[in-house]
Amino acid sequence: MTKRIAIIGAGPSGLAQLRAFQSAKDAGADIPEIVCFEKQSNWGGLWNYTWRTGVDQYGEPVHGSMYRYLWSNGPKEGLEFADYSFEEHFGKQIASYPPRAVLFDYIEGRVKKAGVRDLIRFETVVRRVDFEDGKFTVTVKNLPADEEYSEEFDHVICAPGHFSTPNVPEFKGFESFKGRVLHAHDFRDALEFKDQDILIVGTSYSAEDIGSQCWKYGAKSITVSHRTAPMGHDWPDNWAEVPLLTHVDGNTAHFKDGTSRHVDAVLLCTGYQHHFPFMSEYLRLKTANRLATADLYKGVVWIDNPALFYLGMQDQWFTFNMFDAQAWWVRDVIMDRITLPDRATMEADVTDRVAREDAGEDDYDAIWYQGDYIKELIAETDYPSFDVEGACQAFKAWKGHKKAGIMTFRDNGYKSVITGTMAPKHHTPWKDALDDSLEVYLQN
Ligand code: FAD
Ligand code: NA7
Repeated sequence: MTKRIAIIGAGPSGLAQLRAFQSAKDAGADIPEIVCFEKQSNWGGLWNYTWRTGVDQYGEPVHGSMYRYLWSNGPKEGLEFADYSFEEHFGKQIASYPPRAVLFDYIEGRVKKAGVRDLIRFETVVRRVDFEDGKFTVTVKNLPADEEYSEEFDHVICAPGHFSTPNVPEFKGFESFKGRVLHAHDFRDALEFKDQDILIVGTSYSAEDIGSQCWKYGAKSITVSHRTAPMGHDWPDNWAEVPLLTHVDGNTAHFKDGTSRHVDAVLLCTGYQHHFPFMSEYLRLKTANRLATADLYKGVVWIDNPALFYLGMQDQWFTFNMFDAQAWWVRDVIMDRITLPDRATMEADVTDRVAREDAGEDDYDAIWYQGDYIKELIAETDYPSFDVEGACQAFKAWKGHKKAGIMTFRDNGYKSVITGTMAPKHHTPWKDALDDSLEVYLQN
């Protein structure tokens, strides 16, 4: 009997899985029956921008964490699909740091070509996943119809993303603060903070990028408060790095070193939680945001029940091409092309991955660690081989360009590891490019 497969989420990870099965079908294989459940009304995951914050029209938590004017925070040469280049999609090579709408278009182009949209049930949220007698029961709600139903599956591939449920610490005085306190998840438009003194808590991607956006769109000053260490870039004059916030008092923020300053708004760029309440406790991944996730053999197989897979659960240097590598590999396990080892071997694999990540000393080690992981997976499937080393080198160059100029790094271009073409320089420096539409970006 044909196996039935449930995919949770039609973001880049879930779409990679759909494309992986479709490519096997194209090559003449019999593929399982696939149903992908997506709670939003369109595909693309985080790249499907929504103006909404809080809850959606059905009362479901809004998934989107992306904001207006977001440009890729890393070079596109590090994420290009090996089976669908930027040149194939746009008919020409494009500059290296595309805005969100451009990347959305690219993600969508591949799956439109693959013809997999019919496999997705949109506006259908997964409410619960159980496992009994060798089968998963997936209970979902058709949101517009307000109807819940359950279906049985042989495998579940859980790809709901993990940058959606915010991690929200509290600081004393927030309850009486005289301005907005919001998490990065709810940030939508930097213009809201024009002419304001803003305080950012956190020092990772969201802090760096939201701070830079606010600077670009006219915030009066940006203060970034760190728990561990400052980011240490050569910031503009109206940007300061300070120790951790201790409390706020009216509009005054106080820091660990005893200093204080006036702030109009506080943006908590304090990361996200792996939060999957719809997975039964015994199937639920609990992990820190790191490269070697807990409890996943090869970073994808749920050790306690190897019929269940998780995609894209790692912290991410690589994204789209890593999800592809995972999806092709998971497909081949499901299609009996790859055999899983015993539990002890799978546990040893996780322990080894954790130890190797912990042995790394800096970001460069982390980039190559994740590059090696991709190489390992694609060597075992028919995912088109590509120059992973070249992609790592693009990330290395990107890090160097950030060091040289945090507000100018996006003005650089890199060579595609898929087509070998050099990206053109963008027509306008990032700091002056206020229109982030696809049409304007492509005017090279
Ligand atoms: P997501 O994109 O989060 O997609 C998950 C999908 O699952 C969503 O469509 C969601 O609606 C659906 N879903 C969730 N729960 C359910 C449920 N219960 N039932 C049904 N459907 C469900 N990466 C880059 O490469 N470059 C960048 O510049 C970049 N910028 C980023 C900026 C921000 C602000 C954030 C938050 C992330 C950024 N990322 C970036 C990383 C991003 O995680 C990946 O690019 C990518 O979107 C991850 O894909 P995913 O499919 O794993 O998860
Ligand atoms: P990250 O990368 O998980 O970073 C979270 C940041 O928040 C990090 O600097 C943490 O500091 C800081 N943090 C977390 N909790 C606290 C508390 N309680 N107090 C102070 N600071 C805290 O999340 P991002 O949102 O930046 O990035 C996630 C994705 O979004 C990424 O893939 C991007 O592409 C976009 P720490 O260093 O641990 O002290």
